[in-house]
Amino acid sequence: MSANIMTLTRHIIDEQYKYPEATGEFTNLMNDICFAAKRISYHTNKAGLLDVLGETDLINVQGEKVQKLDVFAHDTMVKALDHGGNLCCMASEEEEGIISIPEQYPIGKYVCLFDPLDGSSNIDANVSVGTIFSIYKRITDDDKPGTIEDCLQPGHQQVCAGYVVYGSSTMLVYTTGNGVHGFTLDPSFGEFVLSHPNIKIPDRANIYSVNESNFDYWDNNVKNYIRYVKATDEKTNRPLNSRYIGSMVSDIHRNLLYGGIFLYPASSKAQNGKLRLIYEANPMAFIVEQAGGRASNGHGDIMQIVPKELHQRVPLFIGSKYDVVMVEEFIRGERES
Ligand code: AHM
Ligand code: MG
Repeated sequence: MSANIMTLTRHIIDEQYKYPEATGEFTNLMNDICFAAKRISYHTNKAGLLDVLGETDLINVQGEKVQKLDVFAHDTMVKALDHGGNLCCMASEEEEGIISIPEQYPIGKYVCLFDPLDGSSNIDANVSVGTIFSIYKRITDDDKPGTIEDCLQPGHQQVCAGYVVYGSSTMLVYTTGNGVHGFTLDPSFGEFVLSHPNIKIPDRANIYSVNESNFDYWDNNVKNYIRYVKATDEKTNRPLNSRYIGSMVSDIHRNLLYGGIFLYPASSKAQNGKLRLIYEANPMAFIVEQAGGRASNGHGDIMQIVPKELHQRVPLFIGSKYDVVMVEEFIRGERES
């Protein structure tokens, strides 16, 4: 292999060498996530051929119909992560309670929280979907199984966050707090290869991404902000361009590269918005902030919120820093245009 090729595995090991006290547990955990991502990627690409499209009869804890590929992605993550001795427990958007490590396997010092297949309502239409993961160090006693307390840590305590986008190619983007790095899966030899080192989000948005059919249900301050980004003004680069896939991972991934703001505000239909704090908002917040952007619930930093329950939802404003700060000003009523 050419010495210039930086694989994800090598990148993670290089990171490990920076910490002499590291035991390799984190490296092993990332390798397990990487394996799960490849397996989900393979099945996502084969979805039309393998009879995994379409809905099952199950309803998930959010009251939505579970897609077959959701079940597959959830099971793949759980089975890839449950036996390595790196985790004390995990939690998934697709399961109501915490997921314990089976008794026959050793307990580790990390916790992994994940959304196995984000954007799953798009699967049948062949639109990009993604996996989101978030890793913390456990805070309860080392020698016992992990508890819900380990899962309900504020986002600023994450030691790693990442997402995989199953798009025109499969990409894994992650941060451990030392910048954001993107790897593209090379299908010819099945390795994630560094393609986007040290990703930085442009300070100012070119794009706004929001489900505007909810306009009537937002409060006035949010409506004013959306009116503002749509108004024409050459000096401030308006109107911003509108792009909304409805797959958060893909929407935020695009905005990270091109500069943009993604919004899922509270509404009179959904008091806390739609997105989940620990599975979706916190990991994306860690990544976007590491890339130089900002993530807010409209009033302050998403990662300062102490979660009260696993499936808690939160309004989300995330992306280019200048624009997230501005939407906070609109939400506080400090400006109307
Ligand atoms: P999911 O995890 O059940 O797929 O739901 C989350 C998805 C996000 O990817 C996306 O941004 C949002 O739901 C879209 O919601 P809406 O259809 O209300 O715009
Ligand atoms: Mg999701």
